[in-house]
Formats: sequence, C-alpha cells, structure tokens
Amino acid sequence: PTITRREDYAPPAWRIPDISLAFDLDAERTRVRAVLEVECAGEGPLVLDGDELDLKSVAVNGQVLGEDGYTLADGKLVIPLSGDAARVETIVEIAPAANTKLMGLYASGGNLCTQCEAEGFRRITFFPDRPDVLSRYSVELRADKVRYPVLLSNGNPVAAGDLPDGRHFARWDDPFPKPCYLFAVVAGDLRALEDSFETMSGRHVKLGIWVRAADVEKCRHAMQALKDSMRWDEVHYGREYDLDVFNIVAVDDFNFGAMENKGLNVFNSKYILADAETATDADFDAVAAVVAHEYFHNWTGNRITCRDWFQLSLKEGLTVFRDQSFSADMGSPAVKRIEDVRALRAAQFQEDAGPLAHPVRPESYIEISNFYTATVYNKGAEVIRMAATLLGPENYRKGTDLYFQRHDGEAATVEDWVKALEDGGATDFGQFRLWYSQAGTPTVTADLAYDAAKKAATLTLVQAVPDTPGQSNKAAMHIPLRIALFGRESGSLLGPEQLFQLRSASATMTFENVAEPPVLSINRGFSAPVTVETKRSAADFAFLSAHDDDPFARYEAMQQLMMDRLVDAVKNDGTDAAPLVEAVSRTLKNQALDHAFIGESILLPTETMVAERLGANVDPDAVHIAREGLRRALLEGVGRETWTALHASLSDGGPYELTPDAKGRRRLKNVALGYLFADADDAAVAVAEAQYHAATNMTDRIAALGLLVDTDAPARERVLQDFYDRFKNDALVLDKWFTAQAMATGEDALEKAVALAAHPDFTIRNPNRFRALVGALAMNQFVFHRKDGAGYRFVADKLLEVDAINPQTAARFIAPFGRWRRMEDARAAMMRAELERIVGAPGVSRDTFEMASKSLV
Ligand code: LEU
Repeated sequence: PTITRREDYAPPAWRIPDISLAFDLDAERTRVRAVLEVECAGEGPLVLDGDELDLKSVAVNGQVLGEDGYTLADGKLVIPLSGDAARVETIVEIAPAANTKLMGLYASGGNLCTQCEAEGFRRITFFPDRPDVLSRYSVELRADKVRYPVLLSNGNPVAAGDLPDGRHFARWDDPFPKPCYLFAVVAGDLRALEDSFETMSGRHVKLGIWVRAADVEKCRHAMQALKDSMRWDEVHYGREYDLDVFNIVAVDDFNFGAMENKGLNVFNSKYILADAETATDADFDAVAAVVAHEYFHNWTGNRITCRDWFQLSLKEGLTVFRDQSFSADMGSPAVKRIEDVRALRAAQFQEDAGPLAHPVRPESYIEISNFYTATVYNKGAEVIRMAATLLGPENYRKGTDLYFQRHDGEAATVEDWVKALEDGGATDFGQFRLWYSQAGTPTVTADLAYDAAKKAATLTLVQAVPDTPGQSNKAAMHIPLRIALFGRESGSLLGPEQLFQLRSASATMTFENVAEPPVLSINRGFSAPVTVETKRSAADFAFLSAHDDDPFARYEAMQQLMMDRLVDAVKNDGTDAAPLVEAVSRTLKNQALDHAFIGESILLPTETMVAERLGANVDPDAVHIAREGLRRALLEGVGRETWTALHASLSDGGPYELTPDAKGRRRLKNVALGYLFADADDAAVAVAEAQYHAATNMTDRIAALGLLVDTDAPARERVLQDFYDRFKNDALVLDKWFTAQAMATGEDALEKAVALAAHPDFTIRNPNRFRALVGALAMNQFVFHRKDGAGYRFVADKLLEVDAINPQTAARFIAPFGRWRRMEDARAAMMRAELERIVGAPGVSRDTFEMASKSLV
C-alpha cells in the first residue's frame, strides 16, 4: 500500500473557488451532477479523486469529452486542461443503500445521509479530495417528497418547491469557502426540535435538531448544550456564529461520534438522544461535550481548516481542549479534569507506550482514518492546555485572537497555530514545539530532600522521553509542572504553589524557610501529560489524599496509593491494605468534599491500567485476582455496614434531577454498591435488584444491572430479561444490554458473549451494536485475554467479518492485540498469531492492514 508523508506536501495545481452540485436522490441509485469552476494555480492536468463512482459523463466548458479526453485509473480522473480556467462537469451514479462503509452517501434507518471526513467526498463525486481546496458550494437536492420530506445541506436555505411525479427540491448555498470534507447532505422523514439563538451582534439564528418524530423530546438536553456552547464561544474566544441556520441531524448508523459539517452537523444518535429513562449521567455529559465539540469546530476546523491531514490536531486537539474547558465551566471542573485524565491515561498513554505510538503531528500514514487517535485528539488537547498554562489566560486569549485574525478563511498548519500563540502571547515556544513532533509519554522523576537544620528543601527533577517506533534519543521537552509542598505536621501548604518549567534533562529547585518536613505535591491539576515517578511512601500518599488542596492532586494521591497496593499484590500475592483502607474511610467521612469527587477518588484503577503499570510479563488472571482481593479488603476494611449505610443514605427516592449535586449522589451511591458487590452476598444482590426496579433513571438501573450480571444469582436472569423487554425497541439502550454482558467476568463470560453474537438483535452492520458487544469484549481485559486464547479468536473473527463491509469500524479494534509485548509469553504468542492471521487474511482492508502490520513490529 502507498504511504503518504508529511514532507511530500505540495499545494494543489488547480483551485476550485465554486462548485455546484445537483443530486437526484434515491437509496438504490443516486445521480450526482457536479459543476466545478476551476482555476490554474500551478502545473499539470486537473486530477480528481473518485472511489466507487459510476462515471456517466465528463464535459469541459460545455463539451462532452470522449474516452480519449481523460483517463480514469486507480481512483484518479485526470483531465488535461488548456488555459487558466475552465468549467468541468461530471455526472456519476452511486448506490447509497449498498454503501456499508458508511463513508460518502449512505442509507440509515430509511434516511440518506453523508459522512465525508476524511476522504468520503470522493465517494460522492469526482473532486480533489484534500482539505486545502476550498470552495463555495451551491447544492440542489431533488427527491421523492413522501419518502424524503426533509432535504438539508450546508449553509443557508435559498429555495424549495415541488417537482412533477411526487418529487420536490431544495437549494442550499454556503457562502463560506470550505474543504469538501465538510460537505453534507441529509434527506429523510425527520422532525426537528426547533429553537433560536441571538448572537452577540444581534443576529438571529434558527436552530434545528432533526430526528425521528418519536425522538424529538429526547433532544432537549442537546439543544440546551448547543445554545450554551454558542454563548460560551462568544464569551471565551470572541467567536460568533455566522450562518442563518444551524442544523444537527442524528443518525443510528455512524462510524464515529459526530461530524462538524458546516451548518449541518451529523451525529451518531448516541450523542444527541437523552432522557432520564434511557440515558445515564455519563451519557448526558457526553451529549453536551460532543455537541459543544462539533459546534466549536465552526471556528476551529471550518473557518480555519487544516492544510493537510498531518495537521489534524490543529483542529481536533484545539477543539477537544475547547470542549473540555466548556464542560468544566458548565459543571464541576475538578471532576471533569479527573475524567479527562482518566480517559487520557486509559487510551493515550497506552497508545504512546505501544507499537502504534505516533506524534501529535504524525509524519506518515497509509490510511488517514487510522489517525483519528487519542494522541491526535487528547494529547493534542493536553499540549494546548500546557501552552495556555504557560501563557496565562490573558496572553492565551491574545494568541487565539491573533490566530483567528491571521488565518480566517485559510487552510492552516500546526506551525501557524504555535506561531500565533507565540506572537500573541509574546513568548518563545521553540522547545515547546517538540510536543508536536516527539511521540512517547515523558517520565519525570522527582526526588525531594529536606535539610532540617537549614530549613531548606531541594527538589531534583529528571526527565526522560522513551523511544517509540521510528524515534529514539529524544531531546528534552518543555514541561510545565505545578508544584507545592505541604507540612507533614501542620497538614498545610508551605508557601504558594509554583509553576516550574522543566526544560533540561535534569534540574533542581530549592525551597527556603521550610519549617517542617515537607510532602511533595507535583503535577497538580495534571499540568503536563507525563508520568511522575517519586519515592513517596504509602503514608505520603495517604497524607496528600487527606490534605492536598488541589482536587486533582488529592485524587491522584489516592490513585497512586491504590496502584502501588495493586502492583504489590500482583507481585507478592497480597498486600498490606491498611493504609488504603484508612485513607478511603477518611475520605468517605470528609464533609468538605462533594459526593462526585469522593466517588471518583475511591474508584480502583482498572485492570487494564494495572497491566499498563506492570509494563511487562503481565498475567491478566493475576491482575484480576489482585484487584478483586483489594476490592474485598476495602469492603471489609471500611465495613460492609458502612457501605450499606452510605448506599442507603444516598438512595433518597426523591424526584429525578440532573443537577451536579444529584449526579454526585448517584455516582457515590453506585460506587458504594460496587464495593458491596466485592462479595456479592444475598443482601447485596437484594439491594441491587431493588435498586434496579425502583430506579427512576438509567444511571441507577444500569449500575445495578452491571453488577448483577457478574453474579450467578437468579436475579441476574430476571433483570436481564426485564431490561430486554423494557428496551428492546430502543437501539441505544439495547446497546447497553449487550455491553453489560460483554463486560462481565464470570467463568463462562466469553461463552455468553459468543452466544450473544448469534442473538437476533446483534448485527455487525451497525457500528454502535458492534462496539457494544465486540468492542466492549476487547476492552474486558480478563475475558479478552482468557488463557486458552478463545477471547482473541472470537474478537479477531468478528473483526475480520466486519472488515469486509466496514473497514473503519474494524480497524479500531486492532489496538488491544497490539499490547502483546506486555503480556506473558504464551498469551503474547497467541496475540501475535491472531495479528498475523489478520494481516494475511485475503482481501483485508488497508485500514486494518496498517493497524495490524504496525502492531506486529
Ligand atoms: N471531525 C470529527 C470530530 O469532530 C471526526 C470525524 C472523523 C467524523 O471529531
């Protein structure tokens, strides 16, 4: 397969300032006429990309070309043109109903919709499918009026009306030049939840969220999030919305979360539809975050787009940082930060430590879809967070203002962004740029020495950036570390927190007037995406978990305490849980902490995170046993009565609310229930079954179900049956039913999951359903890594099955196999064997081939 490299970038030879498109829409056969106004900008013929298009005709300046007037080979339509400008017209036919890749124009639930990013537009019409060709679009849609009463595209609606034979049309004009990956069309029988928004300059925008008629009421939360995002972007970045309408459409079949097409976002319905009965608190938060993310793209992505796909983090890292900041402002900043860091560690740290590690700005790819990664998105966001920390709020805003001023209307680069921050914030980011080019999670080793006689403390910091595929001997990074010292006796801060900029391989920092032995609090707020190694003891972490005034650092201390116990338990078949029990008990009693924070901080690290920490020769069974052992130690140490009482005290049975306080109560209540299930006795089972039935919301119901699924109690089958009967007609909720079972860890959990793959409601055609069962199982460390290799085989079989119809969805599940290097030998060999089988499978897609072949190295 061909490799695309960043260094090979060359600007397009032809510009296309205007394009008009006419669609005769039909699920079986859609006809697309495209008229391109092209202008010469360099050398050579006009080269247009096309994939699975049935070409009917090509014309230049009104003259239809014969077969000798162009060449069509390897997905390229090459048309020699003379002169500086031409009008090029193509007519193609496509088959949306047969489009199982869900890229380009496809059918979902009786409607038609598009997905173009990154390279789906070439599956709709011939065009230079690259983000640096910006055009004004004018679109006419024609379709059967009964089947497709709603016809939407980008920009503003300009005309609509009836046509003969029961058909109708709609015309849309988008005045803002855009790359083709932002193009969208939707046709269907949809109803809108409507609203409006007045922008800061007093313009009125009509808002619509389009769904099935029965789902309109489930769009209220998304609509509120949209309006909140629009306001937030005005206040925090000075960015105003620019069209007369903003539409969102929710579809059930979607490879990703959502897509920021100009003025017409298309969403996976999972990130739009929510009500108390069907969505958990986490689902509500995800809806708001994704709505905000796609909306924010209007400026960071659409008005300023990417020059080429190596710059993807320019829009995605920045937009993730913006949506994280928005969610923090709308809810609890402390809990949001904890959640974001947990997600970063679970996905990105693992990626950075494995065979698929790549820089935030990658250097090459086979298939760009494989680079919509945690590194590009989440590490990219952390890099911008660090820049913002280094600049401070005022200078960061000056930098972003300058970025928008300089590059509005352009296809920009990461370098343009960094330069604007530098110039706007009057700083030097020379060394800081390494965050974009060097892969791997840096380690910072911190050693604190105290001299009681001199009342002085010295902190020695040493950084190391690990080798990653294709990169070794890396330069020292520019790492902002928020640091504070606490008095071991007084329990209070010794002087103000400092922002230390670690720029060299090692550095020391001295503290004067340290009157008592200090305890180190470092990387507070997770100021840098690094791993910190210290010699701090269990007592130090217990101390910080009780005294640190930075909520993230306090959470982190408890997590470190837990992680050290878990690693000790794996290595030594057991551990002294006493300091942890004591710290957890103390945290539970602390009236000053809110419920949500307590719930987060007392959660045990996942088995996957423990495996990651162990680093080599991992035996997942030993990890499972160690974690279950610690869970039981916490159940008994803190006391079954305490957990039961805590659970009961938070089950007030009052009306359902979505306030931060109510969410926090539910969180802690369900964490308490989880500890009771460390040893699921009859009493615990009864409490969970009662909670399941009494639940006024999905958060409580699914939490109880998820625990019961892991028991042999008769209640297990009862609640599973009840859940299925209640929700069998709601696809998103049925996904939860599949996932809960795929996450179970009983002895026959795998056999049960395999049986579920034959359930009439399971289908590999719907990406959400596939992820709900097969994806969840691949994340279930204990079952995926079953000793006999049956977990690997099942996931690999399913993955190859879906690869044949939808490569993007398949390729996503290669990563768990790529962890073979960390596993004990027998498992490592079986994982490799599956990867080899995938690489050699006849007809394997290049998406999956790239991921699997790189994972073998
Ligand atoms: N740009 C989308 C996002 O907002 C992703 C795309 C691949 C659908 O993350």
